[in-house]
Formats: sequence, C-alpha cells, structure tokens
Amino acid sequence: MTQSPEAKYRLNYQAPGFKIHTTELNFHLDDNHTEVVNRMDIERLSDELALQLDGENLQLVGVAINGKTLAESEFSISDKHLIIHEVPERFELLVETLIDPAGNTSLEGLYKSAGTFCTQCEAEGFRKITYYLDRPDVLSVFTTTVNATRAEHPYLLANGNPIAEHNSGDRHSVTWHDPHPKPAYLFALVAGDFDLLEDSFTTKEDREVLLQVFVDKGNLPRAKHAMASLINAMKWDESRFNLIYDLDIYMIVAVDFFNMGAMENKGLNIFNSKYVLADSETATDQDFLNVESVIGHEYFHNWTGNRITCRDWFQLSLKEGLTVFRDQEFSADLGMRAVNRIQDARIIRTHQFEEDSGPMAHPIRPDRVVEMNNFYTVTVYNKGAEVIRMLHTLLGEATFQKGMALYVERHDGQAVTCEDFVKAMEDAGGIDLVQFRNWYSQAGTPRVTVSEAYDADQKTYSLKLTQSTPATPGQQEKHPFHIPLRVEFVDSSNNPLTLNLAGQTSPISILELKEQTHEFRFENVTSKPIAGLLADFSAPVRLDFERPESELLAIIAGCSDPFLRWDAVQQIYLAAIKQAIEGESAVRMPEQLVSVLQQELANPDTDAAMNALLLQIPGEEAVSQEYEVIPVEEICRAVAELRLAMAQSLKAQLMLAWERIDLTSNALTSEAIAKRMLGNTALGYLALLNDEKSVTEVLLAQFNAAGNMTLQFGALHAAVHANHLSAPQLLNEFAEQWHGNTLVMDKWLAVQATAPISGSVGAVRALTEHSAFNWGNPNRIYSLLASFTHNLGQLHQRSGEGYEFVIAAIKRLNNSNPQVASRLLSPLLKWRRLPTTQQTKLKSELLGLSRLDNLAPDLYEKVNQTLTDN
Ligand code: B3K
Ligand code: ZN
Repeated sequence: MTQSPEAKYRLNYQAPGFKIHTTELNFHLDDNHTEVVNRMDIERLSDELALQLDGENLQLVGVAINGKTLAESEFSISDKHLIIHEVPERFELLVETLIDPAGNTSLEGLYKSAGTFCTQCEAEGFRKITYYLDRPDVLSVFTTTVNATRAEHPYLLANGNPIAEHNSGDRHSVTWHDPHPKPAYLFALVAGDFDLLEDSFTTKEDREVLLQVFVDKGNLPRAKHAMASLINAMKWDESRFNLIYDLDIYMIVAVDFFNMGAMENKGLNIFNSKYVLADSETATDQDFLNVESVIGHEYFHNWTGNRITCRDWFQLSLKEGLTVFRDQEFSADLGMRAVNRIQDARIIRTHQFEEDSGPMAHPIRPDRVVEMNNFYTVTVYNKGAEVIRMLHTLLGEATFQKGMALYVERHDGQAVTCEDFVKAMEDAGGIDLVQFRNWYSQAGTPRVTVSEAYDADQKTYSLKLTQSTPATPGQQEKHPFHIPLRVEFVDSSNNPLTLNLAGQTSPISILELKEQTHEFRFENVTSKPIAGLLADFSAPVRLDFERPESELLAIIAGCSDPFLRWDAVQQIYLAAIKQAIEGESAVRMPEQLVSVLQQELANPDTDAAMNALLLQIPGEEAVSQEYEVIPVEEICRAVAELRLAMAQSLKAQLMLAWERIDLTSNALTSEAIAKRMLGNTALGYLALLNDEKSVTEVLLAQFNAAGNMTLQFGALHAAVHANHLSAPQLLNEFAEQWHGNTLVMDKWLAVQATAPISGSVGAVRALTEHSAFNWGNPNRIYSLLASFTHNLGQLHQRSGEGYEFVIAAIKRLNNSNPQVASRLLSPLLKWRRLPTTQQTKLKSELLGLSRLDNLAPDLYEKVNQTLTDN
C-alpha cells in the first residue's frame, strides 16, 4: 500500500467547537482561476483557541481576522487543513482562495460540466471550494454572489432567493440569500446558458412558489415530465405527510456530467440530465418512472435532509433511508404499487444481500468509515428504507404519521441522529423499540427458518420461526432482530383463511419475531393451512421454508398479496435452476407452473404487469446469492436453459400477449405501461426461438413500427440478449438513428455490456473506443462498464480477461474520478466466493490495484478491506 488514509469512528463524535453564524461567499468564475472570497461570522464555543478548517486542492490567497491580514506565523496549512493558531471569541474570518473548476475531473466541489459551472458538495466536497468547517452539524445562513461573463453564463444561480444583480462590462453578477441555516454540503451554485421551463405551485399555506427547470438548449420539450413530477411531489408531500415547501422559488438544473442521480441542494437541485429529460421518443417507460421518483426524492429531502439534517455522516440513513421510503410511497401511490414493491424487494435480494455478505458489509448506520462517498450504498439507502418501512408496518400509517409530526416538531432546524428519529416514533407510537434498534447497529442479513406442525385432532397449527444472522467483518456476535412478518393463509382449496393466535380473538396479520426462536400457535384450525410468510416483503430477511411445490402453487392461486405470489413463482424457478446445477442435469420445466402461466397469459383480463413479473426468472446474480461458492458457468447454463425452455413451452401464449401491445400508443397510464412491460417480456422470450421466421417478423415489426423508446429498445434488447440473427442489423440501425443523443446511446452501450453472450469482454473493450463512449462522463462509464460488472458470466470468464479489463479501467479512473472508479470495484469484492481459477486471477488483479501509486481513499478502503478480511 502506498498510503493508508485514516478511518473515522461513529463513537468518536465530538460537537463542533465553533458556530458559523453567517457565510458570505463571492465567486469570480473563471475556467482555471476562480476566485472564492469567503467571509464568515464565527463564534468560538470552547476554550480551545485554535481553529482548524477543512480544505483540499485550494490555493490560499489570503486570510484575515476582523479585517487584519494574518502573518504566515499565525496559521499553518497542510494538504487537508488550514489551522489558525489563535482566534478571539467572536470574529469575522475572511478567506480568499483560488480553484480550478475546468481541471476538476472528480466532479466534486466546483467543476465545469460541458460549459456549465456547477457544484456537488455532499458529502465532503465543499472543502474543495473554500476552507470551512465542512461537517453537517455546522449550520450557517449563506449569502452567495456569483460573478461570470454574461454571454456564456446568462443564468447565475445559488441557494435561496435572488436579492441583487449587477452588470459591469462583459461580466455580471447575482446575489442570492438563503434564509434557512444549512450545512455546507447543501450549498450549490450554477452558471451557464439554458432553456428554462417555468411553472408555479401554490402551497396549502397559500405561498406561491416559482418552479424552474433548466435544461440544455433545445431540450425544453423533454423537461415537461420533470416539471409535472415536481408538482405531483409537492402536492403529495402536503397531502400524505403534511409537509409544505418553504421558499419562494424551487430550481432544478440538469447537467450532463454528474457522479450520481441528483442532489437536493436547498432550493437549487442539481440533476444528472438522465433524471430530468424524458419524452416518449427517447425515454422508456422505466425512464419516465425513474424521473418521477428521483424528482420526488430530491424534493422530499427538503424536509427529511435539509430542514432536519444529519449530525454526522454515520447518520446518513436518517435522511436517505427515510427519503427513499418516502419516494417509494410516492411512486406507489401514483402508479403501480405491486410492481414497485416487487422491484424494490428484488434490489434488496440481489444487491443488498450481496453487500451484506461481502467485505464491505455495514449496518445502515455504519460505525467506521474511511471514505464517506463509499457509503452511499444500497444498504444505507434501500435497506435503510426497509427499516423505515418496518416501523411503518409496526405502527400503521396513522401512528407513523404522528411520529413524523413529532420528529419534525422536535428537530426542525437541527442536525440529528437516527436515534432521535427512532425516539420520536417510539414516543408517538407508545411502543418499545429497544430491540428494533438492532437494525441500526447490526450488519448482515437475518435468516429466518420456518418449520410447521398441524395437529388435526387438537385442531392446532404451529409455526416455529428461528432467526440467525451470519457474522460480518468486525461483528462476530449478533443479537436477535425485531422482525415483523406479514402473513396470509390459504386452505387446501386455495381459499383465503383467517387464523387466530391461541388466546386471541381477532385474526393475525403480522407475526412479530423477537426471540431467536418463537413458536406461534393457532387454535381452531380445521384443516392444514398453507402459510404465506413475508407478505409485502415485510422485512429484509432471507426466508428458509422447505415446502412442496403444491403449496407454492396454492399461494400463487390463493394469496392476495402480489409479493407472495411473485415470490412463490420465483421459488419454483429457483428450485428448477438449482436442481439442474446440483444434479448436473438438464433443466426440468416446472410443468404445473407453466400451465398456470399459460392460463394467465391466455386471459386478456389478467394483470399484465403482474404477468410480466411472474414470467421473469431469477437473473444470474440473484441465483448466485444461493451459493457460498458461486458456480458461475453452471448458473449461466441453467438460467439460459430455463429461459429457452420457457420460450418453447409458452410460445403460443407469449405471441398472444405480444399481439395485445398497441404499437402506436405512447400513453403513460399504468395500464398502457403494463401492457408494454408484458409485450417486451414476451418478445424477450420469443427472440430466443432464433430460427423461427414468425419471431423475426415480430421483432422487426416492433423495432420498426415502435412509436416510442420503450418498444424500440425492447426489440433491440430482445434481439441482442438472445443473440438473434437480426441483432447486428438492429444495433446498427439504432446507432445510426440515435448517434446524436448521448442518453439514448447509453442504452445502446448497456444492452451490449449486459448481454449473456460469449466474447462480450472483447466487444465491451472495443466499445470503449466508440465515439458514443467517453472516459470523462460517469453516465457513459456506468452504462458500459458498470453494466458489464453485473454480467456474471462474462465478467467472471475463466481466462481472467474480464478482471484485467475492469481493473485496468479502475486504475485509469483512480486519478480522474475515484468515486466512479470505486463503484466499478464493488462487484469484484466477492472474489473469495468464486471458483479457484477465477479466484486466483481476480486476487492477483486486486493485489496489483492495491499497489497502485496514489491509490484514492475510495479504492484503498475497499481493496484493503477485501484483501485483509477473512
Ligand atoms: N444526497 C445525494 C447523494 C450524494 C452522494 C455523494 N457522493 C443524492 C440523494 O440521495 O438524494
Ligand atoms: Zn437522497
């Protein structure tokens, strides 16, 4: 290792020694020499006289206290800090620095994105702009003046409300004031030229809010959906959470170079253009839904994140878990609740469970962090949201909302902890959440094992649930979790059945497992019930329940909960795949399931979205979760065989489902979206029947006639992933049509990177030379390279070619954009679970990476953790 950045520990938190009452910033924007003048009104809160400010990659021009420039002996400077040796009790500190936005390829701090100056400060990027107390518990009132050339930068934006404008020569400036005290990570500035979409919203307190969406010139029509989503989000937050917007203006700016999805800066959200721009010609239905969800997410942060923020970064899930829960509910209330819930569960099972079982496993509230950017994870976000959802399940909507109101009443304007949130819920709900807090402190996925017994003579039925959680790095011993399991029962004729726990008069719908083992006993049960456990995916756990296929079929036929039905189907697929792997035999088609699916598909009145989900067999990565040592090739073989067998057995019905798509409609109603979902799923299977003429016709018909991207891309995806003979032609036509649209070309890159086709390492490598690819743009890297890291069969080829390719890309990005590099590394951390050949090759690549000069902390943390962890 060439360097070892230091870890920080949650338990070492200390309150700040200073308060920054106000912060006045003055930016004189210039590509390589931007001047930042930072005037702070600071109060010292302790007897410690030295003030240590954070700062990175800054060139200090001068520092003054109360108007008096400091001599060099009065302060010291390192690559991370500016330390002023002695400061008075209350003083004005003036710091002047120079920065280089155009040279900033990390896309953190102030940088230039395709002609636009913009900022990204969360988590610790503000220190790349000026010297500051860059921590979320230092809240200050900001006033920002932005000065730039008028011709290239007609729009100068910052947080809050505009209060002054000036012109001088070819430059101009605008001053913004944000009345709400905020931590530096919520600071934002934008300067550039845009097309502007405006609208307004009147809050239920009768405040008129100006809404502005800024997009690249020419993209105005593609901003409409974002605006509509924003208005929907504002309405929804008022009606469901009683949370009302608090400024006169809300701005969203779309930029092309952005490391993540978007950022909730107070009053001035900055978005990856991928989550703003959408029209039916260029965006799929899923893109539309993603825009709605991310616009909602950032808006909801105004209360859960901005008004009430995090005390320290270990508390990140306080705002992220809660805000993901809120955006999930928003999307569910507006659209397809069941589909969303199943998709969310799938993310947890495929990606979060993997994180939990690897070297970077961490609780939703981590205890130890080297690089904070590494903790914007599926655990903190998505499992964090599941933890909030469990609270919601335990308390019910009304009480949960009482808890939210109490949380807001107690903590508005503060920087608080996850504990403060749980306490508010506990106080409002009048329930004991002591054990529930283990969800915040313990990493790892609990496994709940089920056994049952039915006594026909006594008419009793019992369910015995046992929980255990495997050790994770640094946490050997685990205590039992408080797990809410939603349940539903059916009888042997697939009719719903209600059951009462012994001694209780009302039927049970939630079993609360708190002990390591608990037996739930039900009385007056006249025939053996079939238990649907974990309805609505009510807890982020693995469930082990060995049961005959007939019971799974009963759940599919009789249960009302969509997740239970979907999950039962998944279990049948998984059993077939595992049997083929373990028996080294051909996949045996689950005949009974097939006939259920045949009936569902033949009936035009069944739920198309649900049918699409029922048809989807577990992907290779999901199957790999079942194995301690991942039989890569066998998984790919079995999954491919099952896909093909499904296509063959369901061909006629798939064709019928496909025929129900309206190729000309672009309607965005749930019903129209659902039909396209099913149509595309059907086409994905049909394309596997490569040599059938009718299939080729259908593929080409959809590709050519499609009036929207959902269907056009659906056809391309089907052809490429099936290695259909039309694939090369469709890839060419698609590229020819869309070469001028980078977001559409991202789909073209991704579809090739994810195809389960041998030789795709070479194809992906060649695509890095294509004009559609750009090493400097995160969206391009995610579409091509990150997608490839999830292509199980291709990444993990025995030759080691996949590893060499990805590690070389990571090394290349180490200097230019370590945050993006670090994302590519995560899927390689499971090297210990690979077959020996792959394991040896990947380990040696990882060792090579660990020896790289100037290894960024982002990569150091992960590679070091995976090589040392046992
Ligand atoms: N809060 C930002 C994420 C910042 C990531 C910093 N590496 C977006 C969001 O979660 O809403
Ligand atoms: Zn967020």
